[in-house]
Amino acid sequence: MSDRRNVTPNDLSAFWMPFTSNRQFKKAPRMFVGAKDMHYTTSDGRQVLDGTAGLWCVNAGHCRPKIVEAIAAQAAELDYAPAFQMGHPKAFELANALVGMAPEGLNHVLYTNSGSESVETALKVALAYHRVKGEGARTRLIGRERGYHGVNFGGISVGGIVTNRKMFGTLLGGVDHMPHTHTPGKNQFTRGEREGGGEDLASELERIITLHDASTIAAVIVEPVAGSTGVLIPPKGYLKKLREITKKHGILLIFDEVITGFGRVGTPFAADYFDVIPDMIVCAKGLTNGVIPMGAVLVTSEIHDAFMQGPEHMIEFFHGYTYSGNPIASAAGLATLETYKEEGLLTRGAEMAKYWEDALHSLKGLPHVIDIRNLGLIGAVELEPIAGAPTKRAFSAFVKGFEQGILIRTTGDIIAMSPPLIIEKQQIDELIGKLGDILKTLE
Ligand code: PXG
Repeated sequence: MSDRRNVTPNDLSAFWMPFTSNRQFKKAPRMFVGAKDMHYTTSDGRQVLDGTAGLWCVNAGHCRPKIVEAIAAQAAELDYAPAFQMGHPKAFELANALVGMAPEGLNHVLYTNSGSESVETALKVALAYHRVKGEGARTRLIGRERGYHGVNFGGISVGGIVTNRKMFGTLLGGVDHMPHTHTPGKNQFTRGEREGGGEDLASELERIITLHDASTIAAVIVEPVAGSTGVLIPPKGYLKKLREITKKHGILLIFDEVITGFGRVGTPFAADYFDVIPDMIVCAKGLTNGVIPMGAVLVTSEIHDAFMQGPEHMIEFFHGYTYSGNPIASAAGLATLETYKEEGLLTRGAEMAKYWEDALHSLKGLPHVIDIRNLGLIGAVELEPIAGAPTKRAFSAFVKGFEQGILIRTTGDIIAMSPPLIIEKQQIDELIGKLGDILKTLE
């Protein structure tokens, strides 16, 4: 193995790294110093094939010229414009472009700087919407077990990951959770969506509504496909049924498409794939190809128009960020959407999905592999945990992957992959081939 001492030019102790085992990392740092298209370059000069699009965000691949140039040009032309009571053209152009690619009816855009902020924004829109409509008793929010909606207080409250919640007090009140859609021990090695059980699972929402009464519930938020907790693909019919139930009861349905948006499942949004139109779409990551922090919330005209009342000099919604629609982020977003369009990337996942699926499922039968799941260009390989040491086996696969030239992600003992949408077949072979070799060497 190559010498990696040269990656510590300074003391690493000051940076308290996010969602990282800091002590382990700082003993044996893994550093990237460059990237191009499908590859990262490590500080010791090796190429690493990006099997995760960074953190599910670099959908067009790395350092794409159009995006790089747009950012540089915008920084030189208009670096910052006040976000409140002032505007600049690119924020409007990007909103129009987003609405143009979004499912029918999602006609307005609020900007944020991350997925977490997009979630908070959507939840606040939901509460305020019911209030401006005279239904201020609708304050409850319904999330789902094993849901991930970022790390801010609203998001961890509706989210369903115990480690992300238990340290942080009582969280938001008035939140309830639907059961997750995973069936461990059943339906293993299903390709894509599984048949059966979708409607029954979604009907759990009816129970929650009966318990609290619909008149107290503002919104239901779900990831169409849960990403962070290990690629949990809903059974057929599940999301359609959620839509039916929420509509019937006047409850807003929010899709958190921070991961599934921008071509990840082979369509522009997962809403397109599942043919279900929610009242709001939360997005981030792929919006700017991960290059500049930016998120957005797409809302229907019905929601937007409900706020547009009262004297015209009054602010209609008391919410926003210093960097909402930041010029450089907007320029990056526009160049990203153009790159997706020019290269057909928002639907390329559909073309590659079968090859990806076959490659992933070729790992069935290798040591420790207890399940494989996939949809579009998302895949997960679940490993049997080491008795008494959960997460260790998958984490060592991740470390070995980095050493052997592939970047994968792990959550618990699940290996998750979501390559840039520009991936070629022989790169899929390389990624899955190397992963297979690693699986054979794990403890
Ligand atoms: N919602 C969803 C569905 C997400 O996946 C967020 C909100 C929060 O986005 P920000 O931009 O605030 O991080 C996310 C983020 C992983 C991984 O490996 C997933 C995320 C972030 C980092 C790592 O699963 N998802």
